[in-house]
Amino acid sequence: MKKYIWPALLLGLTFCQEKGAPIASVEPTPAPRQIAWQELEYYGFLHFNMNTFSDREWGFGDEKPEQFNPTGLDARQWARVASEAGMKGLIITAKHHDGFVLWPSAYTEHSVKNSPWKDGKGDLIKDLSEACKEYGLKFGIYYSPWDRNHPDYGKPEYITYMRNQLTELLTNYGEIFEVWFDGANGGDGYYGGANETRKVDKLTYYKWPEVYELVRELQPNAVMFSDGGPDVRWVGNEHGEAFETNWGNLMRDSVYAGMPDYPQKYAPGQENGTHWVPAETNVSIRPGWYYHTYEDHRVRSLANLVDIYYNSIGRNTSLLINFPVDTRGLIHENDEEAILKLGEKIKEDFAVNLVSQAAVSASVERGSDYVVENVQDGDYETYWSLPDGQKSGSVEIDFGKPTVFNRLLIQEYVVLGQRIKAFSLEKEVNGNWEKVTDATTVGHKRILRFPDTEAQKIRVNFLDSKDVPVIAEVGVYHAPKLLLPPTTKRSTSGEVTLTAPDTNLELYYTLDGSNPTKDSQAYTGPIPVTKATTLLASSYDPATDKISDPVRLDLDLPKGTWKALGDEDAKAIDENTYTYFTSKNGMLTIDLGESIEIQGFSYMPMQARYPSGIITNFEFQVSPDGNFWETVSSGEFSNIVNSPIEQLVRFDPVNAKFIRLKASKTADGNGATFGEVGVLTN
Ligand code: FUL
Repeated sequence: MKKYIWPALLLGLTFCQEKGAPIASVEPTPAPRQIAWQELEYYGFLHFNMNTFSDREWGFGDEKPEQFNPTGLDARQWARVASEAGMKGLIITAKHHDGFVLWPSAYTEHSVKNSPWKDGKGDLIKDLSEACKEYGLKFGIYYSPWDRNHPDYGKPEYITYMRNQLTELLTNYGEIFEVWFDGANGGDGYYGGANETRKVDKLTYYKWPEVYELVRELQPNAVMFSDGGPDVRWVGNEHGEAFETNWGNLMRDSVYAGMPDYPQKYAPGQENGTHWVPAETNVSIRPGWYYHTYEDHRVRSLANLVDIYYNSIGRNTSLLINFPVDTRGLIHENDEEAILKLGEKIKEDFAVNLVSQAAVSASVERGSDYVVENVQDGDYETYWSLPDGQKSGSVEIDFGKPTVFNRLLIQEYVVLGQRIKAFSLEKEVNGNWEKVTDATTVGHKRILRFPDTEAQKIRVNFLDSKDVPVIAEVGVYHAPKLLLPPTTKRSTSGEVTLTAPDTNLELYYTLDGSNPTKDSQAYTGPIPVTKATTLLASSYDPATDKISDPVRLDLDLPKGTWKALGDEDAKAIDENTYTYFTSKNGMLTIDLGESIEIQGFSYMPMQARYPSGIITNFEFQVSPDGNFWETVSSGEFSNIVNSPIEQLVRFDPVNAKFIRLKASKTADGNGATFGEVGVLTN
């Protein structure tokens, strides 16, 4: 929206400068395919392949096609979930490290064509490409260069195989928006029965320049992802967090997929990087990339997903969230619920841009093509800029009345190169400017979160830039609070600490089993709990007078005075479910310090990513002196492998000074592990 177009045109007849001279690019700049890709911002990953059925993260390559047997596969369900969640595309593991392929490739027997799925007549790449079309999603391919099944892996012949397969994938399934090359390689594998370790030189073996040429020829609009690009780079971790300072520029020629010092050295990009290779954040919605029933209770919380959104899209990267499709061939209902909630929350956070109706003014404008109103018109193609040579300047926003806000969004017009090195947000208080927050890089999109702030006038200062700043959009929002229950942590001495899920929230709790209200006990610091107690706690937003659902903790005796045999054993009574004790003799013995009447015990299995030694059958004993033992309960923890949650076992009251939990059987036959053990006194 250019309000001054007519006066500018008239003036332009006499003063040519009035329009503002075109802005010279700051190199490197994005290619058109990268510009189209960055607009997508948010898309989904699908890990579904042989590992889904072998219950692994990395298959060895010796699996049989018969194992691939989904019972209710529906690629349209995947596309529906992604589109309802606000995603713009889907990328699927066409071939993972184990070598099994999801389409009937002419170059291997290790594929769906020899599986029971659709009697060997299925082509999942085709099904998904069609589902994506139906739901208006872009379609992308993950292809693992490392292949633990192929007999020729490590030899030149394999490179021909890889090129043949890529040709099939990039020719037969319509437009592909992204080709995802994975840098992982663990060496060992089946390799057609050789069962050996094969090391390749990741830099030279795959003949990357030729692979890139092939992809360009077959899909000129597709971007290629790998650690170092060539078009899109890895963010450097798998937990969904980009560096705060994040450049689209990269010293690309120094980087190759799978290089060891990539995550620290190259993942943030480089201010003086030679090529445009922006980052993509890839993260799974569960701990694993592939589906495991035992992770059904470990789907990321809304609070965590919201953090991931702000720490990826809000830090100048795109976001690729993975669904580990289950053995039915569906996105699990828990994952669907979680991703839809994220979609709703993000919509809610950015519902109203307070800048769009505000009066904006700038320290200076380059000319009528670059007026400051361009930052509030919602059009990425129009931008505000400064006269040549000026690397700092500010945009003032007057809301017309005191207004509360807690988000700042800025977009640089990176088509002309990324420039901003430092910026800040200030508010006017009694005629003075006070800092609200500040940060470094902007790039395609930068979003800052901060506590609720009220002001009528604010100012965004672009403090330092590689050349004149070129700002496409500025947004200010008042995101509603994330009204989730507080998170909790208990110390070994029994104190419970509550943490609010968002700023500006109050916390209330009860100890009598009733639901908290704003008239309940206000949380001001750790709550001492020394006996069996039910604690319920909620978050309360005074701005909206709304209270969250409560979190409920059924607490029992503190463990601080208990003694386990050694440091390792003590990990089972440290109130931390992520540490665990592995027992050589299958038992854990605890000295409670004094004789106590107990009515049961609790067992939390280990919660690490790859659990082992989970107790499935137990015996529980008590003793007055540590010598004479009596068994008070024995039995089975049903379904504990698939659902490794806390187990509670009750029995008739008995006095004990010592307790002992013995594994009579573990799920995998390995030494019994203990995440956390407690007693029940009530
Ligand atoms: C990694 C792989 O090893 C994982 O299995 C997964 O595919 C992830 C997206 O990339 O490098």
